[in-house]
Amino acid sequence: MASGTALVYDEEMTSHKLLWNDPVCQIEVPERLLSCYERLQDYNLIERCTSVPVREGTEDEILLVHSSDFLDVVKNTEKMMEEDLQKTSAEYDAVYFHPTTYRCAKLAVGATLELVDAVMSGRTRNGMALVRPPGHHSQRSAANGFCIFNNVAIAAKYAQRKYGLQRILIVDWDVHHGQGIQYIFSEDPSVLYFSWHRFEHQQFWPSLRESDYDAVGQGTGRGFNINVPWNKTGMGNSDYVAVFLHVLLPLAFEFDPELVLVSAGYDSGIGDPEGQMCATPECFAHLTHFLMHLAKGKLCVVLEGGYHWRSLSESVCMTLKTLLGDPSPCLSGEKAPCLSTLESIHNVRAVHKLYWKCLMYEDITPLQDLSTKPYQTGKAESTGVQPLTPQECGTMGSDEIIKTDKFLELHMKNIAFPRPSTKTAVALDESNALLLPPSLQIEKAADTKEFRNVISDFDAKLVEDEKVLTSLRNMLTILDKIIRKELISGLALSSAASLSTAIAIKYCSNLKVQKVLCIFVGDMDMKMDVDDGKVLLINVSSKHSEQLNTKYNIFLQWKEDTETTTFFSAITGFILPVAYSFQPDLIIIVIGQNQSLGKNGISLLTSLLQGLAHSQILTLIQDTEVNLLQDIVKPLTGDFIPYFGPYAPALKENEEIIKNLREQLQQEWKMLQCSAKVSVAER
Ligand code: X5A
Ligand code: ZN
Repeated sequence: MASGTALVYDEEMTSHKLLWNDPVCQIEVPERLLSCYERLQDYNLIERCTSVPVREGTEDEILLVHSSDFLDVVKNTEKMMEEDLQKTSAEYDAVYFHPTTYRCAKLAVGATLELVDAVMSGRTRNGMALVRPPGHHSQRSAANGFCIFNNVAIAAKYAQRKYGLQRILIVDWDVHHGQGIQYIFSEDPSVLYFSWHRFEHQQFWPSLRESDYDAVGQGTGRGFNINVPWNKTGMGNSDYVAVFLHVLLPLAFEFDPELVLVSAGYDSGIGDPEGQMCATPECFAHLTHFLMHLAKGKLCVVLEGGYHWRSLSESVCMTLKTLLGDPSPCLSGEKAPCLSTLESIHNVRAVHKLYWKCLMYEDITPLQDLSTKPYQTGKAESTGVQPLTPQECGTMGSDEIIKTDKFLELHMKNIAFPRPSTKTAVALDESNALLLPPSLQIEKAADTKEFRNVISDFDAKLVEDEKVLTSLRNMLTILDKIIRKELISGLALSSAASLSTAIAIKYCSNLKVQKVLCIFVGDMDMKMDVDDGKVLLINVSSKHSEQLNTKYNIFLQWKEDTETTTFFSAITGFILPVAYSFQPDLIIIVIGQNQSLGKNGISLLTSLLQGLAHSQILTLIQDTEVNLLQDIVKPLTGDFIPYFGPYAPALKENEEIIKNLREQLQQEWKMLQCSAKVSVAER
């Protein structure tokens, strides 16, 4: 499997700039790129990446998306004087040309294509291109919204041609609607386009009817366009994660792309004058981490917007660190999506249930009927929401910019997490260690007073059985190092998984670990004491149980009956929402007797949970399941992205179980909410 992260950048793309006064365009400045590159240097990220040189995109490549007439228009600006440049710019909405614009736009295309080549050839696993001018508003024959050529759309066509790809996912997390990409692929089922965007019931630029959630694509492309409108500003981390968990990820896993392209605009980040949203930089680490689980990790991130330099550059660093495999900082802020977000999620799921199997059992209809709402250009009739004036929106008060600067300076210090020199370790006897990848550290079981105390406190007789004692010491050695942050994650075998789990939980509480998430897969033959709110236990078992669920003790009955895993619907629809609501400091995954998930389900679970608790995960395996050892250790080390084969829909009874659990627990764990039908009183 390919490894490494490409970084494509060239300072030449800073030569494109605005030569006259224009309040709309004045935010798209060279400093955007320069500040990103500087911040990457500060964090020593440049030297960890594979540097890929840029090149110009060729005419043929540009013509994959654009008309030759339009190409000629752009070409001609190269020789123009200021007056003609202004005239040509005025032909388009929110666009400026500079004598170097054509050259830079070609470099932006070429940089994006070089990134695609690096990833598709296997030279690197993933990567990022820092480019200007941006691309996602640009259309076949029109520049638009600071965009000249549609870098990402061209990249998708290029990847289809050159590598014969049949399914490409484009994720557009820029705060504006990439209507250019939507138009280019609206009838194409081979490209799934997802965009969220500030919309405010069509009051926000570009104020298009077709940016609403009911634009699902046309003809054979129906179902392959996903729009999530933000009808309020101020959306934060939980809103973004909720949309990923309840809309994008289920559909994307079902689509099963061969390549993921991100139109990565950071104007959806905190402090941005255009977006007016609140997502903090680490949110982009989480979004990136989610997407790394698709397409065997083949992920190309391409810069679009982002106008608050500090916010932009910190978010870019978070994205790149995640691509490089660093643990994500914990998400800050309230752990619940807002009502307006729930409305949007509800509506998108309702219009897409016709096209996607993962939504077919959902009993939802859109909250309003848009089918007769006319398509028109320009502004819709007023809904009473006042659009921001250019003064309020295009140019944020310098006070406010500085406020966010100060906030971010402190915030980034607060969320910084030390990188232990060893990532993952195991403690087991030699015969099993032989099976493991050599990158793994092998720990010798320690024998400390604390270990002895926790074991004999639990049951004095335990110290008499040599075999049990050794396996407990192995486990505690690893757990102790994780808690002391000498290790990120680790794995231990156990001759009695339930007992080991109980002792691990006890040890965590002795060492004052605040919150532990324990996911026990298989039969638990012991009752765990989890009622103090410090431990959240989810038991996944194929057996039926009469157990009554409580907030901290949850039973999830799940049976896989095929080779292909369907468990990801339980992961995105239940386990991750609960985990993101709980925000654990440490995670214990136990593979017990009669576990029913198989190696794919467990790998995916392990890998996705690494977005939480700074990736601090202890995996415990019952020794009868030792055949799974290799497959379970791989996702822990992060060198490996699990792939779980083509999509298979979950069984109806499994989907019903998730739906019931969601209903039971969504008041307690609010990230489970995905419908606006939860009454206001209940919230
Ligand atoms: C790429 C991008 C925004 C254009 C805003 C015009 N464009 N009001 O963020
Ligand atoms: Zn934007």
